[in-house]
Amino acid sequence: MKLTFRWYGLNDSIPLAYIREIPSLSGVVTSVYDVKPGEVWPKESLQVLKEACDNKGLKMEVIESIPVVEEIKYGGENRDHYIEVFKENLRRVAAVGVKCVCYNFMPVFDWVRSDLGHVNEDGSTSLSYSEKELKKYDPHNLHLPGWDESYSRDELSRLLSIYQGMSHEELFNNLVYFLNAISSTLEETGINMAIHPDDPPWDIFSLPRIASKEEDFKRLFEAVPNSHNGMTLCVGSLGECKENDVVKMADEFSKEGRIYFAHLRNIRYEGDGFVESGHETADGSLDMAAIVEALVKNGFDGYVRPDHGRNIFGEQGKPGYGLFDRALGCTYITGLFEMAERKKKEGK
Ligand SMILES: [Mn+2]
Repeated sequence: MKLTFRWYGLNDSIPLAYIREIPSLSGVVTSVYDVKPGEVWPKESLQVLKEACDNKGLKMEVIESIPVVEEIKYGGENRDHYIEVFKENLRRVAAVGVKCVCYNFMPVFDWVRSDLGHVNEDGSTSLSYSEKELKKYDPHNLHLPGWDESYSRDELSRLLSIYQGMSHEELFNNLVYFLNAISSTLEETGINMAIHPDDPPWDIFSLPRIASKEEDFKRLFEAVPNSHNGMTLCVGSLGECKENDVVKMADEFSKEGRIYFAHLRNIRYEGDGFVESGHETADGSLDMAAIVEALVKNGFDGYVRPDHGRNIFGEQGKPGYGLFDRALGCTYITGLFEMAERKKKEGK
C-alpha cells in the first residue's frame, strides 16, 4: 500500500513540511481549490501544487476530488458539456502524474453530520451524526454544520425540486452514463476512478443515494466493467450502516481488483447514530485489523489514507482534518499493514 495524507493545498493550515515528517508517507491527496466546480482546472494551479509536493519529496498521485457537478448527476441538458470539462481535467491531472481520482455521486449534499464538535469522554472532539437531530433540519432552509455557505437558499430549493421524485434507478443510470462517457479518457490517461461511498450510506432529505451498500457496488462494476471503474473503500462511511459487513466488502472488492484507494478510519455506534472515533479498533465499532488483513491477503497495493480524525492536544483544526489525530492514524495504519504483510509472508 501507499500511505497518503489529505492536503488542502497551499492554504491548508497544516504545512507540507509537517506532513512530510509523518513516517512512511509516500504522498498527498489534494485538489485544485481555486476554481468553481464545472470549470477546467488551470494548468498553472496544478503545477504549483505539483512543485510544492516535489520540493518535499511527496508524490501527488491522488486527487480528491474532481467535483462531479449536479447537472451530470441529475442528467441535465448541459451534462455533455460538463463531461467534456471533466475529461479535460482528467487529462490535465494525468499530465502531472496523477493516477487515481476519488469522486462521489451524492445528490446536493455529500457528507452530512449533525454535530462537528461532539465532545468525547477523553476531552477530544469529533464529528457525529444523530438521526433524530438531523430530522430537525429543514433542507430548504438549511443551517447544517459544515454546509451553511455551500448554496444560496434559492439554489438549494431549485436543486431539491429537480431531484424531487428521482428514483435510485435514474440516478444510477446517470452515473453509468457518466462513466461510459469518460471511459476512453480513462484508457488514454490510465487514471483509475474511485467512487467514494455515500456518507452516511443511506438516503437523506428524500434524496436518492446509490453508493451505499455492497449490492450497489456490485451492480456498478457489472454495469461498467471497465477496469478503471473502481471504488474508494471508505470504511468509516460504509461502516456507519450496521448492515454493511466492511470486512467482507474489503475482501470481496480487493479480490476483484476494484479498490484503488482506501480511507481507513473508525466510527463508534452511539445513540441513534455514530461518532467518529480514533482510528484504532479498540476506540470504535469496526475491526480495523481484520479489514487490513483482508486487503493484504488479496495483494492490495493501492493508496491509503487516514480519514477524519478527532481534534486532540488542543488543536483547533478544520473539523475532521486536524494534524495530530490523523498523524496518529497514519502510524496505526502503518503498524497494521506491517503486521499483516509479515504474517502473509510467513504464511500464517
Ligand atoms: Mn472517506
